[in-house]
Amino acid sequence: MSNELLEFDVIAEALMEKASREGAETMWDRKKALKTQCGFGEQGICCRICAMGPCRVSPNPEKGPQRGICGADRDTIVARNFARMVAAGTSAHSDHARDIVHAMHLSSAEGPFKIRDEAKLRQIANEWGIEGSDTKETYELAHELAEMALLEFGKPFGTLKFLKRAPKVRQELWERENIAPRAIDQEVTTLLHSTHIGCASDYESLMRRSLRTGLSDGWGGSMIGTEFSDIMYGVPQERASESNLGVLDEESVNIVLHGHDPNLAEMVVVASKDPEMLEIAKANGAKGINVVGMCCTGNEVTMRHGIKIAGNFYQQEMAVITGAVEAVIVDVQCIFPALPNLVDHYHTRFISTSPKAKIAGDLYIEFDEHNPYETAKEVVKVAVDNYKNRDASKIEIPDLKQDTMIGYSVETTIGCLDRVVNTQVDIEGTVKPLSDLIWAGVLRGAAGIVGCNNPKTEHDYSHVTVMKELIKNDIICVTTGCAAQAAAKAGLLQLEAKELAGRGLKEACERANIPPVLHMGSCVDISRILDIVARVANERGVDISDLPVVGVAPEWMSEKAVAIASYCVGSGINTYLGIVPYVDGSENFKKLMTEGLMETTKSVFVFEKDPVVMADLIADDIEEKRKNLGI
Ligand code: SF4
Ligand code: MSK
Repeated sequence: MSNELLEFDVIAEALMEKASREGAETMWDRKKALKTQCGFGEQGICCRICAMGPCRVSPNPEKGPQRGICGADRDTIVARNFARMVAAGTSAHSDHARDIVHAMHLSSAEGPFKIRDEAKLRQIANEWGIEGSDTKETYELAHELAEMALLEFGKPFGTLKFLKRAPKVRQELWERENIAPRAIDQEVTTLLHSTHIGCASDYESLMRRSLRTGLSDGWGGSMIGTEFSDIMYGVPQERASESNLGVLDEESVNIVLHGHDPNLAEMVVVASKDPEMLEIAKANGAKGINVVGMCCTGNEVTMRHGIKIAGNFYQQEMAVITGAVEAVIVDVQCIFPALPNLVDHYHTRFISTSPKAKIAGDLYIEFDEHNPYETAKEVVKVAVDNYKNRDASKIEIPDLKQDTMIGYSVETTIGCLDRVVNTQVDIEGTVKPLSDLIWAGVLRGAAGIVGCNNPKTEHDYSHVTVMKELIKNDIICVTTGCAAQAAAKAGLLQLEAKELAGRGLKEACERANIPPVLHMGSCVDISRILDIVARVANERGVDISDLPVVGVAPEWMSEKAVAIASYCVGSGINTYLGIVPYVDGSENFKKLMTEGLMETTKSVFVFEKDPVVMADLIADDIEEKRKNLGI
């Protein structure tokens, strides 16, 4: 069964049965064992910020205590818990970005870290006002730009450089509302300070500070992560790939790259082609080395090399259960601590590589940024050596994969949409063709659909349902992270998926030769969505909040998603969440999120669990925006 437009991913059931036969445990077993999850935690009204606690307050004034020992009420406790999620999410994206910038600082003509996109290096250097950006020697300029970027994390004065990409009116709003983000580390630190016992208790102030920190992620850490990865590893171009666990190859050494950071993954891709490694693989009886991607490391390497996508967040265990994976190599974020136990049931080696994500029970091979290629070879060697330990009786690779188009960076998307109005592809073009399509009503609007899987909902179902409903209504979707992989597996990233689109979107897809859902990359690449939206707003002379665009996270689970939602709302984009964050315990805070923020940021959070209802709400939202624009 391959290359059909699937209604839904059917792999999990078969592999879960296999796991249970083989005594291996999965996330669903653990969820079941937890029974009912904590109602206080779910509503965000449990506080353990200081050692007088933990304090659980009651959601009902008639039925229990309304204040913790220090006097914090439900509004304060909920707002502080929310703020801490934003701070943690921002720290994760931004620290990832810092590693990319460090790698750029180590880059040289001799490599292995090299500058692959010199034009983008010079463009960003120009944008940031470096003198001689057009003439300086490449690596001299790269090092100067990297130092400037490192200051974005800790500079003592001023706001972030990329804020200038936003429309003037949005920049003024940020200044007026006192939410223009300063140095990234400062925003994270100061928000954590605000949530310390005895600091901020005003929930509105905590929300404002959360927005500012979130904005330091979107227009800071994430944007730096994306742009500097492009400079180092190349701007993604449209290309074909394949997705789902059927990309594992029974006759090859299978290496799963999982996590988020492209620094190691890029080197592993090169090392997997090293003749020495290939020779060992063949000597061990394998046909070759098959590197596949999982979660956002997977998105990074598929966007730039067409590396096949094994799956998204919920499939990290499924991949191991196939019995056909020689090594899972991880860097940071979204890695189950359960994996080392799971691999004990198979021959798979679980290799962690980052001191920031040392995982109990792993085989730890630390990524050495001064000798990155040596580390990559070492981990690949573990995998190829392991091929001979396979247990043939345990191998069961689902016969399921989809053709997938990927690589829609801002530059590539602009180039493709230029084809709708121009005969020649112009990768240096502008967003005018895109905004013309929206203004003419051929496309009603755009939705950025992002985020994880969450066992609170049937995996991939909400992602795929929302996307299908929206494209039917001529709303073009751009997607990142595990949502993008859900779309890939469901066939929505194939050119043929245009048949599921409304008339306008279908025609645009035909003329531009693109799918109706565009894969824009990993979680940090949501900054690409900010970038393109800002360009359209600038081109039309309006604010981002005026545009018929929305942010959507149907199945999110990570703190990073809370930071993302906060920067989307802070940027003027109504943001739809299919999982309600832990805020139900405070009507005031929830009302602020879903209504009150309209006054501050001109956009709000919307909570809706049903993906069909959510899609209807989004379509109405987009039509309302069009009416207000008079288009
Ligand atoms: Fe309890 Fe207040 Fe301490 Fe939180 S900060 S644990 S509410 S005493
Ligand atoms: S990997 S943050 S599960 S999208 Fe970026 Fe997927 Fe969510 Fe991690």
